[in-house]
Parts: sequence; structure tokens; C-alpha cells
Amino acid sequence: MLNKFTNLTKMNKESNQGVQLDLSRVPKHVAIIMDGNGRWAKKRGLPRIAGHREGMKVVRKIVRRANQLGINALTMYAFSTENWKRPKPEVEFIMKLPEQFLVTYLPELIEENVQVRIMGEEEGVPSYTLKAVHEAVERTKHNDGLILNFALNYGSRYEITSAVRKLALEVEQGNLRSEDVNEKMIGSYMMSNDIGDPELLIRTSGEIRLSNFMLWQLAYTELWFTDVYWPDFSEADFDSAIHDYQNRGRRFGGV
Ligand code: V0D
Repeated sequence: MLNKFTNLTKMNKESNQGVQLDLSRVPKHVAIIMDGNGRWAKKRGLPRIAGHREGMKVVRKIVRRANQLGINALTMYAFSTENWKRPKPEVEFIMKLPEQFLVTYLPELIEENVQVRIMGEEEGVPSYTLKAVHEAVERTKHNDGLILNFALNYGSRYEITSAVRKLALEVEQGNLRSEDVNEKMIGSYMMSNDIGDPELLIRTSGEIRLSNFMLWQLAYTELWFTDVYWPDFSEADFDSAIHDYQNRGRRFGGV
């Protein structure tokens, strides 16, 4: 951990927008929609897959930064249930990224005490992807540092639908009375239940929408958007998001 007030101008030499963060008030859980990999590549005349590969490196970079700031959990939208509509070769490339990520970064993540988790539907995900993901989860399950939670083949309405079905079944079987269903109970059926709701959502690449991501969990979350494409997203950008989050909560002279 860094000292309480960290002047980021000193830390990120390339950054021209250093911000001062209060490390006693960082969000505990940050969720990120990592958008713009394809557009980043297109801008450079590269194939879309080059953007995804670059995006993977940025995941690693932001995990390190989140860990330094003392954030407890990062949930990253890696693949949505809608992403299957993309061209098959692109999907196949993306599905090989967890294995690459594992080979390249797992030792250092273990060194940093990071715990890898996964949320989403396993059905339909290639076995080689699941193998890598399960290995990452298994080899880090005893770590008690930052939780790195990948949303993979995840869709929020599906998640809510599954919760409703399970509750309906409990009622049907006579284990639960409909009038006893409450928000806390519904929340407990969500996949990220034990890490709490995110205090901050970051979405890159200029789209101002939620795209079926954590609809239940984001009810009270501060939303932060940037035009920066995910492969260009830097530690300084991440710090800016945290900084803005810290300033939003303040009541300037108000009640
Ligand atoms: C592509 C940008 C890491 C967004 C980041 C299969 C789209 C790079 C993982 C990963 C993806 C997931 C689980 C795990 C280890 C690594 C990842 C996908 C896409 C979808 F245990 N990056 N990454 N998974 N991209």
C-alpha cells in the first residue's frame, strides 16, 4: 500500500493529470466494462484480435494498480452472453486469452496474493477455456488479497432469471412464503454475492450504457465513463476514476 495521500504526478511520469487520492476512502469493489478493443485495433489498421490481446495486458496493469490502492475486489466484464454473435475466429481467439493470461501472469498474481474468481455460465464455453480458468481459480483460492472476478459468458438478466427461478422453486416446495422474499434474499442469489455491490463502475470507449452488466448490483453504484479505448486505459485513468468517485460523495457546503 502507498501512503495515505499519494501524489500521482510523481508516480506516473507520463501522466499530465496527476490526482491526489485519499487511500483511506478507496472503493472496496470496482466493476469495469472493458470496451473498445476492436475500435482501438481498427484505428491502427490492425485486426480486432490485436486489440483483445492488448486489452489483456491492460487487465494485468489495472489489477496491479488496484492492489496498490488497497481495493478489495475488481469485477471485469471479459465476455458477455451477447458476444457470441461476433465472428467465429474472433470468439475463438478471445476464448484462448485466459490460457495466455494464466501462462504469462499467474505467477506474479500469486506473488501479489490475488484471488481469481469467475462469474457466468460455464455451459457453451470451450473446455480449453474452462480448464485455464479453473486452474487460475484453483491455484489462487487460498490467496486473501485482491479478488479478481472475471465475468465470462455473463448476462445480468439471465442471472436475475436464475435467482427468480430458484426462489419460485422454494415457494413451490413449501420452504418459503412469497411474502418473506426480500431484497437481501434476492441479492444472495446473485453470483457476486459475497464480494458486495460495486461502489464504482468504469466503462471505457464512450458508450454510456450498462449492456446487461450487474443490473441488480449496480443499483446504488457511481457510474464513470471515459472515451478512452480499453487498450489505452492507463493507471492514471484508473486513478482519475477513483478520484472522481471520492469527490462525488462530498457535500460541498450543502446539507
Ligand atoms: C478480451 C479485454 C483476461 C476484454 C481483456 C474469455 C476482452 C482481454 C481474461 C481471463 C479477455 C479470464 C479468466 C481468467 C483469466 C483471464 C479474459 C476473456 C477475454 C474471455 F481466469 N482477459 N480476457 N477472458 N479479454
